Amino acid sequence: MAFNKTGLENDVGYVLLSETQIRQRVQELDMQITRDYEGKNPLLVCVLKGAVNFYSDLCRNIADYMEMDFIAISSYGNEMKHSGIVRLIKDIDKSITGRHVIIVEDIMDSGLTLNYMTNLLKTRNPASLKTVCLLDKPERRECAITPDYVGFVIPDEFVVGYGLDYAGTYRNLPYIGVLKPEVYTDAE
Ligand code: PRP
Ligand code: 7HP
Repeated sequence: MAFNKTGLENDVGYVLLSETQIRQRVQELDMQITRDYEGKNPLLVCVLKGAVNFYSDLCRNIADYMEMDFIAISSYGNEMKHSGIVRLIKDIDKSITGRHVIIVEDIMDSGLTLNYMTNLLKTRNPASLKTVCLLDKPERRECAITPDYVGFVIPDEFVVGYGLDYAGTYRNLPYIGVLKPEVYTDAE
């Protein structure tokens, strides 16, 4: 059966960030990170699954030595609200003691996921630990944490696409959009 991308896109109320806007901003972040980490061979840690598209584009354009690793975190709660409980599903494989580490996230909302991860990785004594988030929703913050590099500050809207999901779907949209309210109200 053919994949119905039109149906998928019909669920999107409006595009918040286009492919072009995302591409340009990721390139700017890459230039900044390449400059800041010159000669440091940083380890970039992708937070599965939402960050995969951002991570892939970001790593592709870093013009210096770097290494990759992956971590998976599960947060309980429904799609719209973090429960405050975070659990480690898959740890990184590499030792980070003495390494320069950058955690790569798609979005910071309550901040609880990134807070958990930075606290966890700090105990392993990296040389430095920074965070890069494509999207930041500061209005939703529930703990005192700010990403070191931010792609876009966005309003308090539930967004999907470019890796971000609603109930596991919409990650494959190439842009970041806001769903029509009926998509999630009908699903409740
Ligand atoms: C999303 C997102 C962040 C987290 C941000 O992950 O990818 O990791 O929520 O929310 P917070 O700032 O309120 O903690 P999710 O748990 O939905 O998993 P996913 O990456 O697999 O979609
Ligand atoms: C998590 C998350 N996932 C998708 N879209 C959003 O707006 C989100 N905020 N926190």
